[in-house]
Amino acid sequence: MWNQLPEVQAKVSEFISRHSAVEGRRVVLVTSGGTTVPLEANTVRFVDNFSAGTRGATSAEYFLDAGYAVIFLHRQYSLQPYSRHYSHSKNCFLDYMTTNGQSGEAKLPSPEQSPKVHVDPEYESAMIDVLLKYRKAKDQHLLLMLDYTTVQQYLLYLHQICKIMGTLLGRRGMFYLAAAVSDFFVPKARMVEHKIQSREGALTMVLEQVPKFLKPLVKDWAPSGYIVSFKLETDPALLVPKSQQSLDRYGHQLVIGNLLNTRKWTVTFVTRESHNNVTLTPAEQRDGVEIESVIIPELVKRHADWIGVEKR
Ligand code: PAZ
Repeated sequence: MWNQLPEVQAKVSEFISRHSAVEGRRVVLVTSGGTTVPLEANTVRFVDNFSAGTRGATSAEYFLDAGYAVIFLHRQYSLQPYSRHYSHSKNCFLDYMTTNGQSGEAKLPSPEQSPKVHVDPEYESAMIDVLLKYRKAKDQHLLLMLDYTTVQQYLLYLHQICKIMGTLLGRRGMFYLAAAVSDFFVPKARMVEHKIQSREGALTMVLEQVPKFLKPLVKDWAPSGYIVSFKLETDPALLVPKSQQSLDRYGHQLVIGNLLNTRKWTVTFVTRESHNNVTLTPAEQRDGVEIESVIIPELVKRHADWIGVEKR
């Protein structure tokens, strides 16, 4: 973890320097996926946090569409922008291919026929859209991918990235914290070295509280940044009060509240002044509209206002 830090710092510094030099370019840090909490130093077992990475990966694409440069700090092997359209789904990526250029290949060619690989025409037009966007992001160096696994690694990288962004970008930096970060962990000093053995029966462990990182982020690491945190709840009655509590405690700009079972089609924007729901209509849900296509343009507007306040 520590030995990868210089490489992460170098990549982030290079990325931020490049984009801070472009007039008007805004940069967003998107965090995505769930952190793990290792129970052993040689980790066989760990506690995981719920998140497939859909929110983060989808949001990153809409930020890129809006002209942002994106640092995508994600859990290793969770969903990623662009490839998410073809991974983790019920299809294997090979289901998008044919050897004869026609959909629904009926006859398997023999290797002697030297078959070629083609994209199945059924998927071609959707794939071209995704491919062009992916290539643009790559060619123009607009997307920096960094991965983490443990909560310790996540916090270490988050700290470094925020400090660099805070220093070089000021108000042009946005922080979109969608990762599901563990609230509890096992400190190194109390972690056993080897695999915990089951012969002693039931396992009792005390987990310590993970330090609250939003406070230093808002106060010290990136005090001029536009900071959006997510709040996941399962009890609807807690969503708004807990989001407001978070704003009161940490003093950032916005909390986006969501419930586990409805998070794909409804979220709540909570500020110190107000809270309002953003919900996809049943028709939009049927048509496969992604709620991030509504969330991100709204954030882009709010971020522009935030930058505008400094200029006035
Ligand atoms: O990655 P996903 O789409 O499956 O889930 C997204 C989410 C629910 C983890 C995210 O929207 C979120 O609420 N993140 C913050 C979780 C928390 O309260 O720590």
